[in-house]
Amino acid sequence: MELNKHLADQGANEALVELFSAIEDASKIVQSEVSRAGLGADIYGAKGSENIQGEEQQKLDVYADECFIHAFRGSGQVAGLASEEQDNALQFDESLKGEYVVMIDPLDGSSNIDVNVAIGTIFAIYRRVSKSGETLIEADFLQAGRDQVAAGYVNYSVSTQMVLSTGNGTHIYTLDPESGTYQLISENVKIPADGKVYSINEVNLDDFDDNLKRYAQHCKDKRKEDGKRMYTGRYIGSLVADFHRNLLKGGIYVYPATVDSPNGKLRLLYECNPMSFLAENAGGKGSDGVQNILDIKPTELHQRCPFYVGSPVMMDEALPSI
Ligand code: AHM
Ligand code: MG
Repeated sequence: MELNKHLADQGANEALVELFSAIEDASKIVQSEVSRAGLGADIYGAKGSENIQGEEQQKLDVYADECFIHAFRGSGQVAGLASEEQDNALQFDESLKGEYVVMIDPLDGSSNIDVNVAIGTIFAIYRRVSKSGETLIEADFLQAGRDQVAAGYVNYSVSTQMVLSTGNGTHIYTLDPESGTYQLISENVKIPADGKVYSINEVNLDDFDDNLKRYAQHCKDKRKEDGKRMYTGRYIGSLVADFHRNLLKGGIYVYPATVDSPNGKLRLLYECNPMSFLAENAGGKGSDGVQNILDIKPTELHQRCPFYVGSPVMMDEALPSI
């Protein structure tokens, strides 16, 4: 079943279905560009600029950002957008009547672009709180994750897949290169309760708090009844790819506060919130180590937070006090 038909079956209104058409269109352009990387096209490498967070922008980061902005602006359904690659929130004057605002990381896993490893687009969709036709306000963008209307990601990998939720389960669609349509392949995916995979950048081990050090050791020590190890370590360095594998196999992904990133590295609005929404809709959990990610009231557009997400049993073992 095609994505737009499935969305409508799930009760999405026409405006939301159209908004998703914009995501489909932009993701197909990005996918096509990603697939040509290395073919002599000048796609790899740094753009020579930095985003507001002081991170070097890659050419594909900027290309993907432009594609999605163009698609959302043209859809008429989106009044404004906040992007990892934009200093400030954008307002689309031509679609001020749009009912939605979008938060987006247009190309996540930038460090993996040049080495042909999976990368992704992550997005969160909210209904605006300001009145239709009026100028957007800060509160439109600083909504708690719990208020997401929909969230998802596109995983540009062996195949291109979109994973999304409109609050009614988490579903997976594969881009059929022949028809150019996303086809439903898994409805209502459930993350295994106790997973197999522990995903964390262990170079930061010395920076972990005592509880996380304990949990990291626990993952190494825990054995099944037959004496074999319970867990295995897998860390790609693209949140989309690490999350996607853990969603299917069961697992936990952690990016804690570190010396280099004292508030964690990942951004609440367009990385942690959408992933937590997808996890919850698949029976998993997301936390900053203190509270449910979806309950955090954001104070800044590019706010960072420590991030734990994954299978419920592993999350409970990692964070026994919450
Ligand atoms: P990005 O949005 O600049 O690509 O950064 C986010 C990425 C995540 O996809 C990934 O999980 C993490 O950064 C990897 O960071 P590190 O290399 O510090 O482990
Ligand atoms: Mg990112």
